[in-house]
Amino acid sequence: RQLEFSLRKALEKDELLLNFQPVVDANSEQVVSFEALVRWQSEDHGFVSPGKFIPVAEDTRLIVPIGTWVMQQACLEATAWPRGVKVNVNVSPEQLMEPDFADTVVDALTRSGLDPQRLEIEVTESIFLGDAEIARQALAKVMALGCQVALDDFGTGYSSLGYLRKLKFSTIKVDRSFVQGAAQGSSESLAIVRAVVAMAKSLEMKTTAEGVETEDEASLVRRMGCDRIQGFYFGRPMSSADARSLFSDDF
Ligand code: G
Ligand code: G
Ligand code: MN
Ligand code: NA
Repeated sequence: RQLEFSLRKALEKDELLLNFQPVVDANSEQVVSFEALVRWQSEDHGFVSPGKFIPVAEDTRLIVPIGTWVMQQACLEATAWPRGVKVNVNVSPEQLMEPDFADTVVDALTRSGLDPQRLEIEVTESIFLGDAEIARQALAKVMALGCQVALDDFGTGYSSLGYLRKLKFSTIKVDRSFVQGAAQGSSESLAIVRAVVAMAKSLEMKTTAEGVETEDEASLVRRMGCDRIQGFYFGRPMSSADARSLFSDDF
C-alpha cells in the first residue's frame, strides 16, 4: 500500500508530531493531564488522520517504532509542565505485547527525567483479546515502575470485567458514545455511565468522561460523579507550544 510505504519513512523524515488534549478536574476545571495524540503531516499524502494511519501502523507493526517515539516525545514534553500535570499516552496491543515494552517505558522515563507517577498509559479492552496473561504481565511491570494505567474507550469493546479484579487500573475512561448518549437523554447510556462510575468508585479507580463538547454535557457528567473531563468543550488537541502556554500566560 502507498500509505504503508510513506509511513515507513515518516519517522526518519520527521513527519510525525504530537498534539496534546487537556483533561480537567471535573470540579475545579483545572488541567490535571494532557493526552498525547499523534499527527502525521505526510509529504506524499498531506495530513493523514490517526483514525486512518494508526490501523495501518498496527497491521504492519510500524506502531512499535512509532509508539516508542511517541512515548519518548510525550515524556519529554511533560517535563515542561507543572509537576502536578500528567501525560497520557495511548499504547496499542501490538506495542504492549512486545517483550521489551516495559524497557521502552523505562528508557523514555530515564531519558526525559520524568517522574513515573506522571505517566499514565492508555490501553483499550482489546489488549485482552489476544494473550491476556502477557498483556496483564506487561501492565503489571509498568505499574511496578510507578506508572498509572487507564482503560480507554471503556464499554465499547470486549468487556474485561475480570481484569478489573486482577489489575489496578488508575482510571476508567468512559467512551464518548455513552457521554453523548446520556446527554441526549438515552436512558440506556445514562444507566451505563451511572453503573461505570459506581463500579469505578468501589474499585477505587477514577473516571474520565470523554468527548464532552458542551456545557450541558460537562455539568451532567460532573453531577453523575465523573472525576475528570476531556473533550472539545475544555480544549481540542493542541500543539505542544499551545499546551505549554496554558501555564505561562495570564495570572
Ligand atoms: O486524535 P484522534 O481522536 O483523531 O485519534 C484517533 C485514534 O487514534 C484514537 O483512537 C486514539 O486513541 C488513536 N491514537 C492517537 N494517538 C495515538 C498514539 O500515539 N498511539 C496509539 N497507539 N494510538 C493513538
Ligand atoms: O480513542 P481515544 O479516546 O484515545 O481517542 C481520542 C480521540 O478523541 C482523539 O482523536 C480526539 O481528537 C477525539 N476527541 C477528543 N475530544 C473529543 C470531543 O469532544 N468530541 C469528539 N467528537 N472527539 C473528541
Ligand atoms: Mn485515549
Ligand atoms: Na477513548
